Amino acid sequence: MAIERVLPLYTGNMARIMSGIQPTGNLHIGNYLGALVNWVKMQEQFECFYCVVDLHALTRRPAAEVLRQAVREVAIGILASGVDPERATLFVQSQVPQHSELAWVLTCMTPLGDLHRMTQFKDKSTQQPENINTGLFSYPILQTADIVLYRADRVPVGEDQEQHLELARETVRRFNGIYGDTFPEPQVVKSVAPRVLGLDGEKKMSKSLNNEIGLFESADETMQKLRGAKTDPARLRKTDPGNPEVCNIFRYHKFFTGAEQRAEIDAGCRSAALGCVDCKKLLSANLEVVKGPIRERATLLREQPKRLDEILDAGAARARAEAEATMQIVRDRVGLRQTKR
Ligand code: AQP
Repeated sequence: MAIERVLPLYTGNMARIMSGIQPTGNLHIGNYLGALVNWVKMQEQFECFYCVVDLHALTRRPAAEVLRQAVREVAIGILASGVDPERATLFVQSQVPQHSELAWVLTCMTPLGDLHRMTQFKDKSTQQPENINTGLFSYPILQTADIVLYRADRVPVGEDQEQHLELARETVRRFNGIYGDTFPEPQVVKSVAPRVLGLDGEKKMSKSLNNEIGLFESADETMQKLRGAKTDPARLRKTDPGNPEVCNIFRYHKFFTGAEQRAEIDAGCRSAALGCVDCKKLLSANLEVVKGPIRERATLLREQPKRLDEILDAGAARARAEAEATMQIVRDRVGLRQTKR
């Protein structure tokens, strides 16, 4: 029910949406609230291109089989969350080689200084000091190519991606300034949940930080994780009154629990009538209302691998047609020969 609070967004006059998810691990409720809920809503009103960005995932140097499997699992998660391949174009980035082609053209137009300013590069370099590769550094250029290849004018992104979007807009202005109007300047579509915190209550929930509530987890698995999750740090004993405003568990309730029950939880926490474990049990049950049907749909999809291949191949064919139309204009403008495809 609380999910409905997230849904009635993005009703502006948008023509095209482009967004992607990296196949770097199991989808979690941060991906769900920050991206997927809106992807599902937006497909009703706009022409949407949704992409599993496997080329971006290569910056982590995953084992080939791990990547192949993660691509399928993320695609399954997107479909199980309600993206309809008849309405939206769902595809895998590497099946559309124009992404890499355009990324190179844009790379040659991007000053090094612009990339040096990107804070995510610094963060990721800290996370994987043993593998600070060039792809990690030029990642925002490929992201720009992902967007402008479809001439998308709106891009839903989480908080940490806003800086990359600004770079994309600058790149578009630069390209249009040199070669004439070619791409629309993509606008940020802000999420209502731009930064869902992980179970540690400190860092952004991330596939790679081991702080996530997985979208496919069973209720038991989630409850197990919630038991160790941070709450109001000042509430040491069950009998201490708590402050929901500083409690990460209560933040999750804001998305998954209806207003009436939330008010009861708020009051129960403040008066110490409701203990943290019981509060977590309520959350786990409400999470299950959302996760349960997604998990079931995902199980069905896993049983139909051919169907998944068909969906992704059809999506890639549609995306390639769009991407090639854009690349023909780009090649023409920058002076490259056309490729017969
Ligand atoms: N914690 C989050 N809160 C809100 N939105 C989030 N998103 C991811 N985590 C949160 C949004 O989900 C979309 C897909 O993200 P992504 O997988 O491409 O990249 P990410 O943001 O780097 O996700 P993770 O889970 O943190 O992945 P890893 O650990 O691999 O880096 C985006 O719209 C993103 O904003």
